[in-house]
Amino acid sequence: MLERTFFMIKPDGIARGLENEITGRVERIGLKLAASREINMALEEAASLYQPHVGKSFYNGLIRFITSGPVVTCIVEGENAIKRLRELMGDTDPLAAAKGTIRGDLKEAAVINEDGIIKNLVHGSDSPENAKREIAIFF
Ligand code: IDP
Ligand code: MG
Repeated sequence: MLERTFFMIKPDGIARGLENEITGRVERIGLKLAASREINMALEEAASLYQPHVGKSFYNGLIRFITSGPVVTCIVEGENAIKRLRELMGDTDPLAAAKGTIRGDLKEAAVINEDGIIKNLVHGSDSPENAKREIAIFF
């Protein structure tokens, strides 16, 4: 099924200059960047994106992290884009992420920031419902 999903390079990826490395990997598996924009995420946008995580121990730190520097927001399009992009990203914990994945291959030596947040370079929607919801926040 042809799908659109929300993809984002997080502040740690931008700070390390990995934009082209990361978008190149997305394109190499045959997915298309239908839109791409660098922004400084507003607090309201961050709260909306991470609404499903409200109440979790890492929520406040996650909001601080995602608003700590520029991010690149994207719409990614292609056959089964949601699942294929999540597979390309790898496990949430970069130390558990497989070789060949963005999180596994490009992780830093220290994957936890000063707030206890896992720095894992990228975000991708986890379901068709969230893809629709997340795209609408930023595009
Ligand atoms: P995902 O990005 O792989 O979909 P989610 O569970 O949706 O993972 O969590 C959103 C983000 O919050 C993660 O990418 C990571 O940056 C951070 N995070 C998730 N779980 C933890 C945790 O247990 N401790 C610290 N940070 C976490
Ligand atoms: Mg998620």
